[in-house]
Amino acid sequence: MAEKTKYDVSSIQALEGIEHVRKRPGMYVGGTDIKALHHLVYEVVDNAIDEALAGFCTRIDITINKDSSVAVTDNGRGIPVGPHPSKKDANGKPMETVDVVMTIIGAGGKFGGGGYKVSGGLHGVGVSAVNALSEWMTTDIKRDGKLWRQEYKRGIPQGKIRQVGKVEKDETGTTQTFKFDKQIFTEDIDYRFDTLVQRFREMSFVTRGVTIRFVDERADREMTFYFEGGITSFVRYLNRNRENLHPVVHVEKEIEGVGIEAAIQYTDAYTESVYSFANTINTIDGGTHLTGLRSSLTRVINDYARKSGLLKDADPNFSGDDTREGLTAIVSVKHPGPQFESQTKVKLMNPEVQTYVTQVVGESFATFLEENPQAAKAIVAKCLTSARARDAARKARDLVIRKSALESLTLPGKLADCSERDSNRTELYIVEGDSAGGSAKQGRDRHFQAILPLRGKILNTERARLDKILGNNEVKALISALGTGIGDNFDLEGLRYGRIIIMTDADVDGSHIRTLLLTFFFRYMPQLIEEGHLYIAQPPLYRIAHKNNVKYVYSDKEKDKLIKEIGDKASLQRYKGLGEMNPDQLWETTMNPANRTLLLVTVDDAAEADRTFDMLMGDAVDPRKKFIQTHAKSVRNLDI
Ligand code: 0RA
Repeated sequence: MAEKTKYDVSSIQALEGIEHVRKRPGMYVGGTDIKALHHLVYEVVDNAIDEALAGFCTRIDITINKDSSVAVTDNGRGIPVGPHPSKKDANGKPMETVDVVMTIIGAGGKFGGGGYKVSGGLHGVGVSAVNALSEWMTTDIKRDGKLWRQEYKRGIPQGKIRQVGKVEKDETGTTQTFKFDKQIFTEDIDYRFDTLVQRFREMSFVTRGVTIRFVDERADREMTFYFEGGITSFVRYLNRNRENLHPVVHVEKEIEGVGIEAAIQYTDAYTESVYSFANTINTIDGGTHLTGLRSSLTRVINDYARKSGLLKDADPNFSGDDTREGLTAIVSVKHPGPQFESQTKVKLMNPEVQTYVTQVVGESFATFLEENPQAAKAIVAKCLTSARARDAARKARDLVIRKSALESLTLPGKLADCSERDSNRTELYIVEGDSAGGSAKQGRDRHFQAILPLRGKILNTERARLDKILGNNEVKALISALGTGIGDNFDLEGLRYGRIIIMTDADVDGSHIRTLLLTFFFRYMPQLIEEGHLYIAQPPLYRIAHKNNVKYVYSDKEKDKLIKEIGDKASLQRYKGLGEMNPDQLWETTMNPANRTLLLVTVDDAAEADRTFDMLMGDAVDPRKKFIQTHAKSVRNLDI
């Protein structure tokens, strides 16, 4: 079937490109870890999103197959079939268009002008990089009543594009299917449904009117996203657990070829939830569009409050922080030439964008306040409360800090400290409940391991302010045991333990407490995470005994494998909680540095916990239930 391919000038260029991508995947997809793996999917989906943004595509179907190959189907125009208008080979013969798109690094999806290309992936390397990093990739194209197929192995075309069937005359679109190459992605990794879902949800919010269906054949799960209201729906979604102060304010305008869109709503919450997007990419590090949005809101609110007399002459202006409590907003820009800070930092740098966003948001939000005095009053009142609370919190915190400076020698009563004083060698286990705490105290090596049992759930940090949090007994014990102080007064020098290890049960309550603790650390002691001091213990799920042999296993997969090896003579015990293990077992399996596994917590993990937390701890009960129900399957896998 596959005729022998002669490599011409452009194909040599393509070959060198492919080799380079495979040699240096870091330069193209940011590495070979799970993040990079997800990047492959995003890159391919971005091409379909481009078709949607250009107005030619309304549906995108993404499927993870059982073998972890991924298929992305769009109903766009389909990649053109036939000779490419400019890329020619040494004999002057044009290359096939599909091969240009799929093999020439940096060729991108579109060419020949006319396209409103605003997505095209963060690094702009396009689908050819994905092709190069795939064991195999297949491109199916529906166009002109025909179904075409071209196949690649590790980026190299397998023959020439061929017709494999017929379709309806008006049926068009592209399906890209690829299997990531295990020669490149050598770690034992696979796609995470939740991470991908999050991204696709965001994409569908910022690409109004497109339906994104995501199917995971590995676990028989699927989700479909369609948001008529675009980012307005996004804001409503984010605020679904909160009381809002007014309807969503939405603005959309194009200035100098740059699309600017924002949606804004204040709620009774204390936190800020603002997200920024550039060409549908979530710019997690913000940038000029975010700065523009924030500064214009602060300015407009101050102007309004002064003009309407709600802010008196003697009052100082609201600070940026004052105007951001309870703010939920999305700013989304579509720019033909986006500049990002670097390959890995997702931060928009185009300076003109700040001017445009400030102008567009400023105008429309000022008009909104003028025309809706009730809403305006509620927003200003909220800012006043925030300003006063911030002041009160500062005073309360100073008081607590002064007091705790006096009390700093008094360690919490329930802390079982270790004898070692060098924090490079010490560990603090934060343990859920008194009974597990008891086992841990008996099982530990008291020379370097300290135990702090926490009773029940620590305070709900989402809804409570810093001054209240500092007053909570469980949190107080935690802070004084760590010795670092908190917030602006945090000082890593004071840290009494080099490793802080969260040890909770492998059940729903345990994961709840873990989420609470991660959120607390994320919000109030981020340096602890950044410097790599925070860990999660991994207690075993099963104890498997056979004759005189005892083995502990940490996952269901591992258990199944071992049971298969031993046969059914093995006796199996499932640990429902840490409390079921005796002190020796706890030491052997979870605390002894020679045997245990610890998970290092990264800022990404903590940020994810922070988001989950928002959902788990909102005032409304319904969404909480829904979350647990929709995730019941995965939760069950975790605890049974
Ligand atoms: C080049 C030109 C045209 C469309 C595309 C590429 C295209 C690429 C991808 C990748 C995934 N889905 C896609 N859909 C379209 C324009 C074709 C025309 O003018 O008809």
